[in-house]
Amino acid sequence: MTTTYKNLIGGQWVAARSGKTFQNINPANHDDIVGTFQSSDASDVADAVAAASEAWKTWRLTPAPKRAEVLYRTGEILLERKEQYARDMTREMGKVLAETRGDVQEAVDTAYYMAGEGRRLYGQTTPSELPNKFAMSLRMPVGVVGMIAPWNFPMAIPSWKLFPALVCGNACVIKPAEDTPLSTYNLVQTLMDAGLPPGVVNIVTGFGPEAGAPLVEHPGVRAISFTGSSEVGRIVGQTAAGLFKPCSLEMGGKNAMIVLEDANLDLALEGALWGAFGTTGQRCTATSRIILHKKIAAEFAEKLVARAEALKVGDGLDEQTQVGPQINQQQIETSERYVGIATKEGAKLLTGGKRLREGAHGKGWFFAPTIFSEVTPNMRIAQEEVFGPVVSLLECEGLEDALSIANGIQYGLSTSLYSKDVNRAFQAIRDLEAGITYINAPTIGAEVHLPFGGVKQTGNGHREGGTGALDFYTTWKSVYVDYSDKLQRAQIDTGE
Ligand code: UN1
Repeated sequence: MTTTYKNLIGGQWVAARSGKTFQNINPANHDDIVGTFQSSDASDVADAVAAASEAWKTWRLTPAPKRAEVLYRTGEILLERKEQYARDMTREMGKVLAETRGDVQEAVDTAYYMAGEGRRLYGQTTPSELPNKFAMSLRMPVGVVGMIAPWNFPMAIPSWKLFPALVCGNACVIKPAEDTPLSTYNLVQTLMDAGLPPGVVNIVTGFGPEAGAPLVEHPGVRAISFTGSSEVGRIVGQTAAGLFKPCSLEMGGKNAMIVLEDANLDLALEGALWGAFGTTGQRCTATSRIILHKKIAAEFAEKLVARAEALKVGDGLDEQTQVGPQINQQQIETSERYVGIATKEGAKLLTGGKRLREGAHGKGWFFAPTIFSEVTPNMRIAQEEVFGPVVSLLECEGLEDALSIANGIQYGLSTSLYSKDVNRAFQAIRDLEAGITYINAPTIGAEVHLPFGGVKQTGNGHREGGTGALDFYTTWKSVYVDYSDKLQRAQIDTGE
């Protein structure tokens, strides 16, 4: 018997109108069914949007500091439930417990940070060009926001979307990824236990074409926040553009770590291992290209291979495991496909490159940590996102060469430089075309109070986290109060 989860609409648990469901399976062990979820369509989305629109009428009038109190309590309750929620998340997503605890913690951090905004949400006052006239700009909620979340950060990323939206006074309809819906249930259940009124957040589960597309298209949804693949993001963005809807897209990366000849090699190796194989490489910030100064390239490669081969791949629920499974068949097939592509292109496979099928591994989507050397900048393995435990080693002549290789891709999310030279570090900070640059740290591990997002084809210019999120979940209202008691006409030039 598995638990059946229904959609959350207007505070009620409701089955999909079609009666269709789907199962959420543990990627480490396919015998373990995490739950049965509703396979929703446009009619369920319409019900959820109607409920959100109704709830918004009251929520938008609730003072922001009161809205924020719900977030503070949410953070506190999440902390109490962290272990259970982390275990649920490892079961549905696969990443190791140390990381799923971190994912819940990231939601706690977001709750506290965004709750603080309840007593800020600063607007601006501005001098008017006319006498006895007062001018100001206020942050107003957008309305009902549609959210489409990915599976790799099943609680953190929904929290990046929901919490700022809520403190800003919006109502939400969220569609979690079909591989990891339970963590969104845990998050939203916590919001409700913390006092969120019914209907302010609604959950509709299901697949992209049936449930995601109608959410983007629904006229009652005023803005869309999407995190996922570039392929789907393009469709979401194009649809939203045709409807003139604000749309935040957070998509792929092909994140470079540059290691110069003066770097602390041991530190860079540790960073590379974590950046490339943490979360089984399934982060949009994952380190997927390592650009090595030619003087240290051979030594680095040899040591990285030894460390990668020592990683323990297995069920994330086992505290000894360092690398969990991939999320599903499609992802592991993508890793396999890119191993084939890279080999054909002439890259040299140093380790991994295959599924692990022996013993307990046979029950899940396990892929061996994979390293390619002799990768050149224009190879597909150096250009395209794999979203798996596959990393490419490239060589450079020096910083200028490294920067041009790092920037020579369509993406621009995260980057990193290892060097002890502060001058070269600041040059890299200035010249790396990316939304995030780390010095002497790998490309992963962004903190929630700083803007998160990328340039070029990683996104469409919006940011999650930090103040970037407030800019997306509010719209400016400019207000003019004329206390002169007479008609003052702006932009009238009498030629006097
Ligand atoms: C993602 O990779 O999709 O910066 C999000 C990080 C995490 C979030 C990653 N805090 O690596």
